[in-house]
Amino acid sequence: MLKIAIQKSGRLSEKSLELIAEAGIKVANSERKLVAQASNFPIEMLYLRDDDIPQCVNDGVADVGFVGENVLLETGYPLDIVERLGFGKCRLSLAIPKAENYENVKWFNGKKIATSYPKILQDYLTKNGVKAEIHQISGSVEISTGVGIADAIFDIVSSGSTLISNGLKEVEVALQSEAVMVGKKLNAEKKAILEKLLFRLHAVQKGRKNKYVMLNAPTESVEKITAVIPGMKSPTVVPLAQKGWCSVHSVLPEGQIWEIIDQLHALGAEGILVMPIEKMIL
Ligand code: PRT
Ligand code: ZN
Repeated sequence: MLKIAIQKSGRLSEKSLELIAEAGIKVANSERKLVAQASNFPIEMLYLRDDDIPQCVNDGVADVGFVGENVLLETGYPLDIVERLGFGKCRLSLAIPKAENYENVKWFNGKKIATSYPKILQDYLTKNGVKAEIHQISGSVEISTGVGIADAIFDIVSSGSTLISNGLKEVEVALQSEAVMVGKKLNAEKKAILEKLLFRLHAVQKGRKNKYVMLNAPTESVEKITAVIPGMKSPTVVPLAQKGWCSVHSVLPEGQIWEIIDQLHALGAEGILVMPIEKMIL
């Protein structure tokens, strides 16, 4: 049995459960109590506060955990990042009142900075040779400058709208973070289950990063078209009932789809269909 800790409720919980579900794992207990066992895979889910996940994995209460890299680094436990999960993306940044003149990080010398991430902030300041006072608070960091508690803040930023609505500007990014799977050394039985889980997660994640593309093209342009779309091995080319035309199928990376479609269009492709891929095993 492999024990997996995920956030009970919060920004990471839904995406964590979604990933487990897409790996074909059915977790019977939908009420999300503290512990729930999967009915078709040897895993047990533990639902915890995100801040507690690194310690639980470190103490062996859970074998692996899904947690923000920011939380992992702040708690400082010596865990391995087994897998980057591709969701919960954010950054930890320094922000100051927008009217301030800012040239470089030396601005923070002698200043008071409010944060819930004192360890990551201290490491960043030390690395940059800045001496500032760190004021640790547990929530609503973004209002600290407005109410006069601090000169600046160090907090999680995603869209940046919270900073803007509090009259702040982001001036330094100390860390880019996303949800990661953390773990420690496992025994052979647990390791085998984890390998099986990772095999499935990779298939889901590869599927998310790629699209299945189908198009029709005049036979004479097929050679040029297949040069633009390499595919997993090489594209599938099938003749259409209409003479002189083919259907070309391939798998393309999500990030390049529009660029490639423009090229395909220019080469005479028609009826281009782009479809999501649920799972992809190479
Ligand atoms: O209850 P529990 O302790 O489990 O949860 P929590 O309240 O401590 O954490 P939660 O659910 O808010 O966040 C969990 C994790 O999600 C964080 O540790 C990050 O790894 C990740 N994450 C991704 C974020 C954000 N994006 C984010 N935007 N965590 C917090 N925010 C906050 C940010 O602090 C800001 O105040 O959202 C606000 C809005 O951000 P903007 O820039 O989009 O306006
Ligand atoms: Zn938390």
